[in-house]
Amino acid sequence: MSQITKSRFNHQEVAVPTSKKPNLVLKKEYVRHFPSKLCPGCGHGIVLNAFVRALDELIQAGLLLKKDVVAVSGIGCSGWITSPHLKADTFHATHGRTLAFATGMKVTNPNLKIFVFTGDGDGAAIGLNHLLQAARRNIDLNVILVNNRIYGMTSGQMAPTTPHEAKTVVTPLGNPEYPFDIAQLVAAAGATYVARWTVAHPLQVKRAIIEAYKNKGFSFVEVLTTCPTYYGKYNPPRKSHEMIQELKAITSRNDPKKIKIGLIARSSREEFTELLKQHKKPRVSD
Ligand SMILES: Cc1ncc(C[n+]2csc(CCOP(=O)(O)OP(=O)(O)O)c2C)c(N)n1
Ligand code: SF4
Ligand SMILES: [Mg+2]
Repeated sequence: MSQITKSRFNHQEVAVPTSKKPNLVLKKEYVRHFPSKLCPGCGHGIVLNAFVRALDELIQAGLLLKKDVVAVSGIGCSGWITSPHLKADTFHATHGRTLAFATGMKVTNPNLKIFVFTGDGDGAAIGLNHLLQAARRNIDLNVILVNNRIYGMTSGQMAPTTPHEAKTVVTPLGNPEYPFDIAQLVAAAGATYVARWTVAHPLQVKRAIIEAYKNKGFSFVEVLTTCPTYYGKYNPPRKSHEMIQELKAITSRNDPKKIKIGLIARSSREEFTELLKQHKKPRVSD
């Protein structure tokens, strides 16, 4: 079975085969480190699965070479999604600096196909400035922000994405603050492809990653996910499958009272490394 999509290179319709490979085959081809460091039931594993399937479909369609893939991730459990798991070139950046390192890599070698994995703490707190500046530049990076609404790795502190009244280790009476809508923020900063899904929608996450890759410019996919160990410890439901059901219940494509999922923004303008190439050329009058 295949779906018809547009190539990012020549804008012609090409067929992208939908992967029917069993998990074990994909694991052998793309996943290097098992058993995983992630807690049992952590939603980050679903994101890894969707990403690997997106990579495989792009590679099978001839739109991507594995040797060109670089996965950059930050500090946080979200950083483990690709480092150490992905069997490709990976770079584990310092906390909050994923976009700074990825920007440097892309400017130095625009042929690299860079996928950035950042957490809500890594990307929306300490690294927010880098994220917004990269979106403003419309640099051709594919960012997957994995939003479990908490700092997982450091035992469950509140993040700028923690819902109002949610309990965390530092807000035992409930969070007095209101969260960012990080996808809307990145869209407002100038990203040319922005989508939001959840780990209750793994096929849509995979498709969004493929769309993000095909967009020549800054692409951002927010994935709402689960941290049963810390978010679940303080906020019922506590079991991972119940948390996934909850993500389905609190999100909607068209109900304005729920968190919006689906395409958030799509536009078109000159990509940053292309702009840089033009700026290097001497002008006729020089
Ligand atoms: C400069 C710096 N400040 C703080 C930390 C501690 N730290 C490590 S991970 C983390 C938060 C991670 O949260 P998030 O990005 O949401 O990832 P998650 O673990 O939830 O997937 C923090 C504050 C650090 N490693 N470096
Ligand atoms: S602490 Fe939370 S985010 Fe980190 S691996 Fe465990 S369940 Fe996942
Ligand atoms: Mg987090």
